[in-house]
Amino acid sequence: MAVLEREIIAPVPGAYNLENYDALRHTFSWEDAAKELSFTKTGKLNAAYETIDRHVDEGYGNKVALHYVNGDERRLLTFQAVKEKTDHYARVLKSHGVKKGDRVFVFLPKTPECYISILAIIKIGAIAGPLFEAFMEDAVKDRINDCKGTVLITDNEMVKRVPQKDIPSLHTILDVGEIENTTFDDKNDCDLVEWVDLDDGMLIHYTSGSTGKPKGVLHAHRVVTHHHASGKWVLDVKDEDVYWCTSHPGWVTGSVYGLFAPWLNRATIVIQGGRFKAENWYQLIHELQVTIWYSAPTAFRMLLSQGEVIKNFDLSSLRHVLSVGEPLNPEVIYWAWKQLGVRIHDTWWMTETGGHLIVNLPAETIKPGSMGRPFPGITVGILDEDGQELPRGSVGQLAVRTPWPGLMKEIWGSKDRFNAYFKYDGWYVSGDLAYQDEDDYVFFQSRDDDMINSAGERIGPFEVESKLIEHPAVAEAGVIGKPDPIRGEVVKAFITLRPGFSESKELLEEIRIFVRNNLAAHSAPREIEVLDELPKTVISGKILRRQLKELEINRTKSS
Ligand code: 6R9
Repeated sequence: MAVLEREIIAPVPGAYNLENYDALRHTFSWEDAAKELSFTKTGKLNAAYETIDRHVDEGYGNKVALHYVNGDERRLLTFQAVKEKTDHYARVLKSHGVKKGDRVFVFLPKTPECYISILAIIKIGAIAGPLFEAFMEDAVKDRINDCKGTVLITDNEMVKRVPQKDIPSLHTILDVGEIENTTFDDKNDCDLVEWVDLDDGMLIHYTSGSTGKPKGVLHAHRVVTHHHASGKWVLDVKDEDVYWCTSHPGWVTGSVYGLFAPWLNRATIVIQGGRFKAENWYQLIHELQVTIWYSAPTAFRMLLSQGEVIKNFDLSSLRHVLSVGEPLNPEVIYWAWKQLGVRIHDTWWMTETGGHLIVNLPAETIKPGSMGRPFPGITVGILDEDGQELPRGSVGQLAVRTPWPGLMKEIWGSKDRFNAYFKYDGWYVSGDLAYQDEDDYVFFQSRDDDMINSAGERIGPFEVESKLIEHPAVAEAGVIGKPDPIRGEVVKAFITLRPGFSESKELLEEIRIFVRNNLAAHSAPREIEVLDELPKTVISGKILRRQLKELEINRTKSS
């Protein structure tokens, strides 16, 4: 691996906005970053205006804003067309009495109409609540009830999963087909945009906490500065790029880095409908000549486990690939380097943080296994139990100095849950454990509660999982600490096998020895169990270690 490691740290000359980011690290300020948006010049702020209308006003109306691909269907909309459609949706919402501050939800598949609905809501000063398309009745109900949503935009299929009678605040359900067909005699566009203050609510995303019901993370219009700056420097969007983020806007990555960040930077985006299929994804990259691709480790691992399929496609248009959401195994970075000739740039952030905080900037050195370094203007700390900063190399609570423009405004309806993030003065505490090395690179270890302690040795499940999937038989792996009377915990791995491999005692022992020999004896799983699939979060596909742990603990109890 030594040669490969040296190769992948070398950025491709001429491929990025900047060749040398050192200067940016020294000169960046959030104040300057905001100056690239129009509100700092005009004094008029609205995130939807900044995202779309501004480009039309600056003469880019004819630029392609989006390509939509779903099976055989193809559509293309310019910035002018997106603006007009957004205005139309905004007019319909206004005609139904939607006002500034109202919570309006969007429950649609990944279509242009989903993106346009979100923008229309924000344009008139209301707060947009994008819902993930796979939600069932309870998930829909709990979220809309929590912040007393009044209007929902959906379609005639998904509306079947909206239990309207259990959502008393919801007075209007709008079908996208009906919105499209609505006509107005008198179009008075002048007062469609609601100019707002930096701290006025814009977007609400629900995310799971470690306990209790999902939290409604509210972001204010000020967040666009963070979206724009990270889109420019991390996504590295340039005018000629075709940018594809594979997430649905119901997950924060799909809204911030699927919609706002690229469009604030005037990118042509790809919106792809339909289920995951390796061939279709590769075909899409080839057909639309995608240059920037943002996805998640789960998706990359799925592609990796499909093996040779990748060889049937010309993916040479890709110049920049990024990952988010869960630990990015070095194995995946090596795979991409071999198969695509590009590095995968990991990025770390959370729903609550509004945008990227730890990143691998385009032309900087990557250390496989690390999430990268703090974004310019962001200061990271690794804290002990008392909120004191730990020395480099020590594992502790990953925290970030407050404030920054993307930091959430509130957790809807719960001061306590909000305050829990700020238990140490001047810090936002993420709930992740990590360490930072001498070169500022941050290495994710686990969520605060996933760390394994076996015979006094701290073992990060991610490290073990990464090693496991380097074995040719292993497709995916979730590793937990199984309670053990002598060692406290022992390492237990749940894995899925790649096609062509079947479970046998010999194979599992071989995998165990592979980890033992390649990582460390104490990290080698004492037990390996093969599952058909691993439990994952519905929206972002993160492996649910906690659920694996519950499964294991319940078994021990009942045996
Ligand atoms: C954007 C997003 C946040 C949690 C976060 C952490 C995990 C995100 C990661 C990562 C390792 C990365 N996470 N990025 N872990 N490496 N690059 O994922 O938001 O759904 O709110 O989740 O996801 O545990 O605390 P969200």
